[in-house]
Amino acid sequence: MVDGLLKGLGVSEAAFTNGGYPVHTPIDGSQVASVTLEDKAAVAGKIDLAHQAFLSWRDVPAPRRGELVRVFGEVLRKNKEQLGELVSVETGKIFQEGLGEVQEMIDICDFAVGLSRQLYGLTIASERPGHHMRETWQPLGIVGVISAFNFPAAVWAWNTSLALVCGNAVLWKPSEKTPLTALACQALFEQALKIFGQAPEGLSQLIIGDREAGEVLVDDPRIPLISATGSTRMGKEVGPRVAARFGRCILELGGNNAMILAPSADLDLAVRGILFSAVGTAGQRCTTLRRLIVHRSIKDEVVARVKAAYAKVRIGDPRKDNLIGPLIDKQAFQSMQGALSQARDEGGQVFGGERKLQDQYPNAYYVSPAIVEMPGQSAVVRHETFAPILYVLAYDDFEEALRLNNEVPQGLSSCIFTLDVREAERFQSASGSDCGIANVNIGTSGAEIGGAFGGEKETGGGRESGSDSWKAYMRRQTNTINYSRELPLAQGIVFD
Ligand code: UN1
Repeated sequence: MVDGLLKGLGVSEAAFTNGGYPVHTPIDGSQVASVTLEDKAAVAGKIDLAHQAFLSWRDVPAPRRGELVRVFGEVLRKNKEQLGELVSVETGKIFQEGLGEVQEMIDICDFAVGLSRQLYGLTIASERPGHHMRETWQPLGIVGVISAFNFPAAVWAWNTSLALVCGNAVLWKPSEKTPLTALACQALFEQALKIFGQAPEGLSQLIIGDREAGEVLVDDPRIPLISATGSTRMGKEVGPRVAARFGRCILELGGNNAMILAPSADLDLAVRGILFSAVGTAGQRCTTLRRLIVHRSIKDEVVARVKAAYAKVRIGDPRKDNLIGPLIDKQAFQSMQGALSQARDEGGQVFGGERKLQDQYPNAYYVSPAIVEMPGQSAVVRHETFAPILYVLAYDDFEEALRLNNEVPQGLSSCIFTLDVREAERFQSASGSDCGIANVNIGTSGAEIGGAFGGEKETGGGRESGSDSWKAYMRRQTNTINYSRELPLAQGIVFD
């Protein structure tokens, strides 16, 4: 299922056959390849090489570094269809979303190329005569990227394109569930390196490994920045370990994203927004809509419309004309079923959420998306289950809706559908949504790369991708320059 794709993308056959670690596709659960997991010594060797690469890359002018990223974007454009299909086969997301993921990579490359001529610092007024101050941004070192299965390519690209223009080297440990997409990304990056010429060896390397390999990255003081995407549980381990050696983290962890649906809302728009956000990627985006906080006066109508839309959604092979592919694996299915049964225990009324296509695919886990009407924001609702479950909560007044939006441990994405400007503005105000993303009349998922991406509380506080996220990938330096013939001290101190 993947051999032709991988070869077409430039991956050598040896890299995906003969290894000891099997790779399965969630489409039918069959084994499609095998890879070799790298041990600790191999990872340590890659860190050495990356460090050497950094020492020369940091002195390459930033616009020239941008040229490498520009070429990589071109290579991605040429390979969009094939890489998109591979993403679809390996993660189970539908082909359209696989293409979207590659487009997201292309977009961030374009963004980073522009950025390579705009790593702007500041000039600062000095309090001393004959002095001036400035703030400059310098390359940081090796950036360790740990990524999750659900965005097996784009999240790496967000980090790598920025890290490279900022003058850093990159070491990438993808999820063990998606090593093939990673091999393909690496092969495409190597094509770009050949066209670019003259980049140091080991500038951006891939580590196919398990938890141990990740731990080597997390603990090595030569890696000043770890950018980790995954569960809150993973972040709770990684964050303190990196902090213990005074490294820094960009954490992009769990979300529990809500939509407030107000009585004035354009319901046609809202139902479409709910469908894409709650059901897209089979509920396996960190931005997936998980909670619908709907005004009691329109709740029954909305639930009926969403149920009708859910009933029509096509479930099946993600490469064909379907809207929902399989869950990533059996464990994901079990955790979904566990959450649904807990929801029932907590007073929820469950619609959907059954296993589908079991006869055709006994080893794959297709499900119908679930809508669960809950009496309140109970424990199961406050927990992120990485599956297509939409909890519905009713509200009576707007303050209560805002409170519900914020009263969960996570703080990634949120949105409101309303035509009332007061509600919309309040939602995005200091006392509104407490999330990193707060949208109006748009769902919670599917953010553009131009904005900073990430969230608060248990989401980890990191920001990746657009806006000034690049600053996290650089070392900030404050410079004071004396061009006078005196040596005045700051704060007026006399020291004679
Ligand atoms: C993720 O699920 O980890 O906003 C990233 C979105 C995508 C990125 C999701 N652009 O849904």
